[in-house]
Amino acid sequence: MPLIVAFDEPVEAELAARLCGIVDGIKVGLPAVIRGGLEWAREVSRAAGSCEGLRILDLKLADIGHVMRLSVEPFIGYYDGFIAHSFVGGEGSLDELKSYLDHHGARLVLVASMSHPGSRDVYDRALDFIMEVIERVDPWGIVAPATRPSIIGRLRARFASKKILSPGVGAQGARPGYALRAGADYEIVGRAITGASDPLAAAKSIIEAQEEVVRGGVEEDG
Ligand code: BMP
Repeated sequence: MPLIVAFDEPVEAELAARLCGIVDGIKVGLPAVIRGGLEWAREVSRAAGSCEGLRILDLKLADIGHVMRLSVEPFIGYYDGFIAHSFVGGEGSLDELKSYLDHHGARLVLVASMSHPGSRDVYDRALDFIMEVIERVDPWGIVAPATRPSIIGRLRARFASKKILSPGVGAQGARPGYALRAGADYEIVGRAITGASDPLAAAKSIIEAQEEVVRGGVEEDG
């Protein structure tokens, strides 16, 4: 099932290999890189490389193009996808990052809205503008909140072929499967898996819950 596990702390790199074949990918976050260091992030990438899963680096970039290129450069060849905020716009910023990643065969993922309630203050109000940026920059994927499936629905209606990655399942309260049902391609889960005493068992049980909702076994809305 389409599950991506978020590593926001420097967990044992081997966990990435043990999750191979169970989940569809891993996402390594900024706090994990700060604490674990560049070599740890590369080791995780090598461990995850033993299967076909996605390896996404989530530095939540939001800067001028030059600085974003400098930020991702040490990870090129180790990660397949890189997450940036969309509100910075295209010219001089995301356009440059997109060309750089294209040149290196890596994918860009843009945040369209976020899972925390405060995301309604700006991101959701600006969604039409955000969608224009996404249209222009043409990323491979979009981040949209599992906590607000209606936002996923709007993005899916506008971007039929882009991958939608949805965080907010588990620790933030969204239940597995509902973001997929609203149009997401992947659900992102961090603490509910990495903080579990048995992360593999936790991942498997989330996948079972996803399957049940997607099959239509659970009617009520998430
Ligand atoms: P958790 O399941 O532990 O709440 O982790 C969620 C993960 O998704 C974190 O890595 C976080 O940075 C990321 N994320 C999020 O929670 N909301 C967003 O809107 C965008 C994110 O990337």
